[in-house]
Amino acid sequence: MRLCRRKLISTQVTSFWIQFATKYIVRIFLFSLFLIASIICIIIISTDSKDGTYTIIIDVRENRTLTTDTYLSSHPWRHASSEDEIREKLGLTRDGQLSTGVLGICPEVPYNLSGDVKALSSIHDFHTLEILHAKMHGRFEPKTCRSRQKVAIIVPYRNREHHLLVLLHNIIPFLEKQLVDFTIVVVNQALPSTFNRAMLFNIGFLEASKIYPYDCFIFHDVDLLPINDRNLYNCGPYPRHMSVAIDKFCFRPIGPTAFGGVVSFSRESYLRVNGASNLYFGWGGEDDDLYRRVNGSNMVVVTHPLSVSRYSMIKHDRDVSNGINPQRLTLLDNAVARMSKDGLNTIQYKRRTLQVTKLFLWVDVEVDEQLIWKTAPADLTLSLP
Ligand code: UD2
Ligand code: MN
Repeated sequence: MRLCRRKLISTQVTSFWIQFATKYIVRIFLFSLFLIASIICIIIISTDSKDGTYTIIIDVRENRTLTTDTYLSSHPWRHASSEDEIREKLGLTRDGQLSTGVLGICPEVPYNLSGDVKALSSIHDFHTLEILHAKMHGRFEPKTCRSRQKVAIIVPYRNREHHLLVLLHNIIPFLEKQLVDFTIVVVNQALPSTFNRAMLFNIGFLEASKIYPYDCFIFHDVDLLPINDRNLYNCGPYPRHMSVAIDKFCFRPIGPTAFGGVVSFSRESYLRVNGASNLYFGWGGEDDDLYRRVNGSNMVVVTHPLSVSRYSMIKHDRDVSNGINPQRLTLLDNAVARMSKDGLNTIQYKRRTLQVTKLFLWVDVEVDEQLIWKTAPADLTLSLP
């Protein structure tokens, strides 16, 4: 009888352990996997950074009063509204530079570059930025040599003021060091239309070109800060994906055909793909479409080494007027076939303001979604969800 009871107890104990094992071991295993992945990510970040420091993912969410409107409406240059007046403020003529002088051409790779640089997370208001970056007069041009290209940095934009302030504070000294002749073009899409990043590329390209036939266009997310000064802001014969290694993704490429973030196009190559598609309203797909256009035009996307194409992304949430685009996959299916019928040659928008300040060119536009859909090829609109 005693023996029998002992046997019973031992069977109960065994089944308890079996239950425990099946219930918790899986959880423990999954948790360990998560832990290992996090450790690997931290190791990658720390070993990738040459000076041995961690790159901090910057978070600038804070309660600050928005000042863009005040800055724009009180700027001493606010009355320069015609293209001729703006060109003059930028020190440009239709086909060249106002200032003469015989300067030698800048070196292809400036001598003073150092590699990894730290992203600056401090936020200064526009007026302070003008003082801190006093060499900006709407445009920057090096004083010691003549740049090889004139570069327009096109920033698709809506309601990301803190990001814009941080980007300006980082990118101006970065490009000055690289001896780039540059103008920053912020293309603001007015509410209430759904955000359309790729269409803002086209608008930036067209509006900047009315001022000057820039040689090189760099389409730049407002929340990406370059952190290696050997990542040269110029254009080669083929489009380049410049932001391959981002801290948010542990500095690893997010895919072989990634083309979001920061990309560069020479004027000729952007014209060759007929710009970007105008039909991507909302988040996603527009970058892949542009990639397909490049391949479909007998060009290739080039990248520079991971150790150079490095960026820090400012932390942010998804924007309310930029929800996931449900039509992106259908649109992608015929990206190449649509290329000649959807882009720079079919765009429709209303320019509300074109204004220049010491820091950037501001293009404020209204986009009518219904009107854009009327420009879309009929066979495509039928197949959309
Ligand atoms: C990814 C891509 C981005 C784009 C997007 C899908 C990278 C590194 N980034 O970024 O290039 O393809 O997916 O559309 O691959 N913006 C505003 N206000 C808004 C919404 C967007 O200014 O309300 C601008 C801003 O310049 C921003 C960019 O659009 O950086 C991309 O939007 P996102 O930052 O919300 O998208 P994200 O980070 O998922
Ligand atoms: Mn982003």
